[in-house]
Amino acid sequence: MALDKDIVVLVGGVGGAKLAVGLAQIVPARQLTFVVNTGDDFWHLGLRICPDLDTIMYTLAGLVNPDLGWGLKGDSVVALETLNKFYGVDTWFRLGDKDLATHLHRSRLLRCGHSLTEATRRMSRSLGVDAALLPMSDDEMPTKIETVEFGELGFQEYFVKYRWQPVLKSIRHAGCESSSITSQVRSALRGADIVLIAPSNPWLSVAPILAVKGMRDTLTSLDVPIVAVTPLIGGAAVKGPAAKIMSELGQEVTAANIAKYYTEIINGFVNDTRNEPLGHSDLRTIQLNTLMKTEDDKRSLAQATLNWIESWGA
Ligand code: FO1
Repeated sequence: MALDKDIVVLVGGVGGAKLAVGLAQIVPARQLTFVVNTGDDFWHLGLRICPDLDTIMYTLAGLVNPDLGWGLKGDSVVALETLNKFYGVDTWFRLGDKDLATHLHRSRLLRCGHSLTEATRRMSRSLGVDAALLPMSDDEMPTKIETVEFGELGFQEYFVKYRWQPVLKSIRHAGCESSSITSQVRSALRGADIVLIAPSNPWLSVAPILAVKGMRDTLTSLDVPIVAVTPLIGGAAVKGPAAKIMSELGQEVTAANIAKYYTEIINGFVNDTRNEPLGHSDLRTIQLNTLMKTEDDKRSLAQATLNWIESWGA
């Protein structure tokens, strides 16, 4: 069943992109909007890098590197290695040769005065992505990670350079006080029949979206199903630091705590069959297989989630 509903998905990087692909297979593109985390974005080598936007864009365009889940398939790093050889430039952030085209083009559009929303619209359309990709904001809102070992780190330093091994003390969304929700995000949310929170890292990928000024108010003013999908399966993260961060923040690593984290926003929660049930909760919940290894898994989870939400009205 393909629903005739407008669906907005709040999404971060690699984990969220899997559900995005599943949804894109069963929902017409004109009814699908992705509001994407840009807290991971940074200026690097003079270029604006937007990893989560690119991960979703490349994934939906069928261009993503399937082994990494980010970057372009069949890419090389000759330019980066040459920068290092000739000029001693650091290579910890692996920018591929083909991927550089995206960063060059985006940086040029931004320098010409286009907003990130407009740059993303043009670029995703060029790559044949018909669903709407919207950055969470046009304002720069870099995520900063306070660590025990190194003090405050930029997101990509923490995530890539130090491979999320430093012990996390706190997270800050720099610039959130002066940020604003874009008219495109606001009207997508106000027109949505369903809002989904992808199984992205709640603290690193979804929290920046919720920290944009006006985002929480817009979400809590909606009278539609708002459903989060658990990023934890069997008490562990599929990939990445979600479970590690929960422990470091002094929380028990359970799906119930993820649901609690979203409590002011969501009215439904997709838990995994391998997790403990949430127990006493006012939330509507369902337990599904949320592990998305194959294309079938992605489509099945998207379909089962939408079928379940559709049944609320019955
Ligand atoms: N992730 C890595 O683990 N190592 C990298 O060198 C790296 C480079 C990179 C370049 C462009 C891009 O769009 C993404 C890249 N990523 C890399 C992924 C990215 O750092 C993270 O997956 C996200 O920011 C977290 O969602």
